Parts: sequence; structure tokens; C-alpha cells
Amino acid sequence: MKLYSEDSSPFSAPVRVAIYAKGLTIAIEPPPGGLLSAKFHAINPVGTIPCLILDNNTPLPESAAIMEYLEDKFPEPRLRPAGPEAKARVRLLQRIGELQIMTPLVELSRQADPAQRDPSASVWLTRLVRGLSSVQIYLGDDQFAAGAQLTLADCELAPALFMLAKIATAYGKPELLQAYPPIGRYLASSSRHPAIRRVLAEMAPAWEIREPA
Ligand SMILES: N[C@@H](CCC(=O)N[C@@H](CS)C(=O)NCC(=O)O)C(=O)O
Repeated sequence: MKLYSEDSSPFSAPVRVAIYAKGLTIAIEPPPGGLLSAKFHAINPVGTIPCLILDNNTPLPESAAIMEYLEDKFPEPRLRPAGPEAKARVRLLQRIGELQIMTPLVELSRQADPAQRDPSASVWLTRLVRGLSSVQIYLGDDQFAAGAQLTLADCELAPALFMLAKIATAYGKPELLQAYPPIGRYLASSSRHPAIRRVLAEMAPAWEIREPA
């Protein structure tokens, strides 16, 4: 099994958190020939990273699908709690993280230079603010998003939220995070986990993210 990923890739970061947290020995490599190359598209017709190459050589793209697969294939240590309600909460936070926080941040990062900004930026900013408002409702005093244990929700949320400061500054809103105290608390507590800490350190050079103290 092999994961095509890049340190700078926001959508790859959650999968790497899951791999490190589970202690899996999966080779992690950049896409052969580069992300946009014909060579990589011949391997993965969807063309995106992360992409897991299964043992039967099937490419599995899409970060959420990869994390579900890894959870099914290597259930211990669990990153998805038992019980339908607990599972639903993790899925909910994962979805908010991917669709309402990570995706807007990636779209906004493409337009970080004000000279290259188009009207879609304000739509993505609105979606981001809705995502932040939504996620903070669910964050309590626990170390992680859905309780005392690391879950797939944290794999998604922690890397996304650490990108926030960089993007917010580019959009003239460096204080954005301060408007969400539960999110600030969550960032500090979740980043104590070694798997999250490792991935944030990998992302830091590309995103100029200040690593947590
Ligand atoms: N929904 C996908 C998004 C993946 C994605 O857009 N990845 C970026 C890199 S972070 C990519 O491969 N971009 C190249 C492209 O879209 O052609 C996922 O969660 O895996």
C-alpha cells in the first residue's frame, strides 16, 4: 500500500494524521511526474492527492474515502467511535471540517494575492465563517473534537484550522481566530497529539504556519 501525498497538500494532511496515529507502515510519496502530470493521471484518473494505492493496485482518491478505508482495514487504534450517535458526531465534524473549512481555505489560498481575487472570494469567506461558527458549537472542554480520544474529526479539523491564521492574514483578518475562543482552545489541545504535531510540522514550511508551542 502506498499513499501519494505532498507535505503542502491540505487535503492529504488528514490522511497522514490517520496513518501516523494508527502507526501504519504505508509508504508516502509525491505523485510520480508531479500532481498535474500525465504519468500521475494514468495511475489515478481522478488526478488528485491524496491517493492511496491499494495492495491490488487500485487507486483510491478522496481523503474521506481513504480514511474510511483505513479505519475499516486497520480498526485499531480506533479513530471512529463505537455507537451510532458517537459515529454521527464524528462524521458531522469531519464533514464540516472538509466542506465548510478546508475547502473554503483552499479556494481562498488560490486567491491570496489581492490582485488575483475574484468575486467568489467573498462567497468562500462567508462559507468559512459559517463553518467556524458551526464547528465551535460542538467543541467542548475535551482535548479532542469528539471527546477524550483522537478521531477522524480531528484528522480533518486540526490541519484545516491551523491553515486559518495564514489565510486570514492574507485577507486582512488576522484576528479571525480570536473571534472563536473554543476553536483556539481546541487547536492548543489537539496539537499536543504527536500525529497532529507531526503533520503540522510537515505543512509548516509551505504554509508558513507557526508551530504550536
Ligand atoms: N476532495 C478531494 C480534494 C483533493 C484535492 O483537491 N487535492 C488537491 C491537492 S491538496 C489536488 O490534487 N489538486 C489538483 C487538481 O485538482 O487537479 C479530497 O478530499 O481528497
